[in-house]
Amino acid sequence: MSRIFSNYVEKAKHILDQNWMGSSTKPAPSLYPHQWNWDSGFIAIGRAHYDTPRAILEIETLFDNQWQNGMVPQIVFNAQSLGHYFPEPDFWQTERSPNAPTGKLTSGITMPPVHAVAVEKIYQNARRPRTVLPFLERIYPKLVALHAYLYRERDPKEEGLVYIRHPWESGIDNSPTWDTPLQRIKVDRGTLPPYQRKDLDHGVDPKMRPSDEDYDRYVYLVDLFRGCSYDEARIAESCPFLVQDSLFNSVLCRANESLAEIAKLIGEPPDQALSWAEKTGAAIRDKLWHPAHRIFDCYDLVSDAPIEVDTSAGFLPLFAGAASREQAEHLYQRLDSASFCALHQGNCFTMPNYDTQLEGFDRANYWRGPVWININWMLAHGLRRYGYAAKADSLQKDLLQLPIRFGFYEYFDSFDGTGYGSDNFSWTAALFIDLVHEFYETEKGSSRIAAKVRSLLSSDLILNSGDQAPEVASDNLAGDLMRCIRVLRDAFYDTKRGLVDYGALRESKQYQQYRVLTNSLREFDLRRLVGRRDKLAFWTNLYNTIVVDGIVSLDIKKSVQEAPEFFSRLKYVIGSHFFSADDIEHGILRGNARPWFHLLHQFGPKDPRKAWILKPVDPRIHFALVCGSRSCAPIDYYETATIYDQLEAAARSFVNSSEVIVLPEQGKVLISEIFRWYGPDFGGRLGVVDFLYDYLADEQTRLYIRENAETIQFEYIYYDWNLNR
Ligand code: 2M8
Repeated sequence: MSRIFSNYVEKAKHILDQNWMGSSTKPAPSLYPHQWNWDSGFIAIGRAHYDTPRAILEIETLFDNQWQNGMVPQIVFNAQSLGHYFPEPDFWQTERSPNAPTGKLTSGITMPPVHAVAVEKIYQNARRPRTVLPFLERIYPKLVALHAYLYRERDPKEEGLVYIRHPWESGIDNSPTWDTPLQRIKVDRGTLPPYQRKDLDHGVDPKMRPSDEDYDRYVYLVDLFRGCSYDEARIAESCPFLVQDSLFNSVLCRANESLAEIAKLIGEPPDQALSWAEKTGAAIRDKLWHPAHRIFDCYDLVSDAPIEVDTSAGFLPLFAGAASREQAEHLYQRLDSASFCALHQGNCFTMPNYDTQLEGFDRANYWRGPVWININWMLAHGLRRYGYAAKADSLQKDLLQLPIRFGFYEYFDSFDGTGYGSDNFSWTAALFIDLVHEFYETEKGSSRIAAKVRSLLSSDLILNSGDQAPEVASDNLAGDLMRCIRVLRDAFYDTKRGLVDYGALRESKQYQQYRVLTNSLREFDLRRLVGRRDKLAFWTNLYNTIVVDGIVSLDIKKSVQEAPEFFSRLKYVIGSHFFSADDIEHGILRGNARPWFHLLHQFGPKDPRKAWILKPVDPRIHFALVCGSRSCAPIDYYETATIYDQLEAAARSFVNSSEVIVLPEQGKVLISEIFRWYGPDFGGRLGVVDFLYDYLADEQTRLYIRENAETIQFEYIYYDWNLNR
């Protein structure tokens, strides 16, 4: 693990320790001095990686305060910390409800039910998962009661969509989505119970918090609830704010999946949870999709109309798997536009909470524009679920840099990353820990696999030794082969997501044709390749395809590291010479360089293959050569005519992805190990600096790089060898 990550994981743990109250964690040192509902879910997800008992206690403490009707309260008040937050138990007066748990101090609303997801993660990440089973048995009926409450009390028409009755229930308090429904609340100061906000006593800038008008309405609603003694039916009759929220329902839908998994683990039937998940998923898909805006909306049950406001909540059905494939593709386009900050184009941090192009977007005001870690964490999981793996990786790495650069803040400026709200914020710390673990776990996993099968491939494997020859002998084998590779690209490579459908490729006619063609390579005369661009395109495409061919031939499941020396043992015979992927890369394309893991040059002094080496080396090839892994270049086909433009685009996109994270505040640049392995191709350390300067999109970052060329420290980002499947 890169040193900087492990240092910051320690810092994050320290924050959680500082915010620990004995049986749960407060969200922030002073601004939020009690236990909050969904905060505890995210906190438990982080703690699950290193402190299972506290992760369990976090959830159990919250559920000890569950209401008789199943509702889990938004806040569990810490009796020792009263007096610094508003509203507290004296204002909520939950004792008016027969459902409120006796002797407990809670609020009278709920929050997005992320808990089942957290519980499943506690189990998955425990060192000895079996020891967690008794906890699962204890918590399962309580989780079921919570979900049952939501469907019973908050979905009167049994649509599969539950409503929230207060903006605080959404977790995104002053989101622009609530402006319209809240406007119908006409506040009469004379009848509104007197109250005093406390949030502004903690040194936060009022411009970054909800307005006084918002607070009046929050208070109006609480007053209405206590007036109804928290009776759901009475509230539903008179409440001016009843909204089917896309965020809340997405979290519920996703949590149902975890609930089903928990059920299976303890031998309970998962059917109820699965049918809830299915019903809510379908309802989100059908009712909340806005076909013109191409994003999910919330639905206002009072005016019986969608709320056409585009916020980050509109992407969260991805987290739940509720979006159709087509909807997901639209969401992806939207996410990749200026509205929500094109991923990695250096213009702003992904993903701000509100469309940056809309009036009312505010980069610093709470839920009206800044970047929040928990929302992005859910989005990254959603993107991965739909196969946008490269983007999910990049997004997660972006999330890692915000706390490192700007501190463990509550939320961040969407343009310059400045941290706002409370520092030492618990879920920022917890989800940072989770993100780091996610990256390094794959590292552990792949080396285990590698160790297990180290003997799998003990001798060379010639991939084009078959008997079949093409039906019609061609005098342009290179051209035919390139065309065939292009056909494979079109049919089986998802160049946008950087993925290959190896399964379908293996079974396809096109792949059989490719293999037959490669047999003819044995008679191919390499002198037929003329011109540098011709050669560059031929060798680059051939390299990329031998890797795919090797993965398919060896039936590699998870990582090319399953087959030790994959890149040197898999070979094509071309003319009468053998060429492995390493020969093509280090011998031909890198001008017979020394591979970073060898003492000698790829081709020895008398090697006849030296006749084909390409010089000078174009370092941009490193962003075009795929290696069947998630961290390497996304696979594509390179045309002779356009190869220079394609290489240029590949380099630009790599340098602006999260494979390069510039941390000016630390004097550090985190970069892909590619720059270490192939440093000489870039002209050494200063060459790398120049290269970054040439390709980085953000002007300020470029200047920083140039002005600090001599002193910047490079740290290398772990290279993810998992298959780009
Ligand atoms: C914020 O909400 C509370 C009310 O619940 C507040 O503003 O006082 C929100 O960011 C919410 O999502 C979060 O759970 C809570 C505690 O971090 O603070």
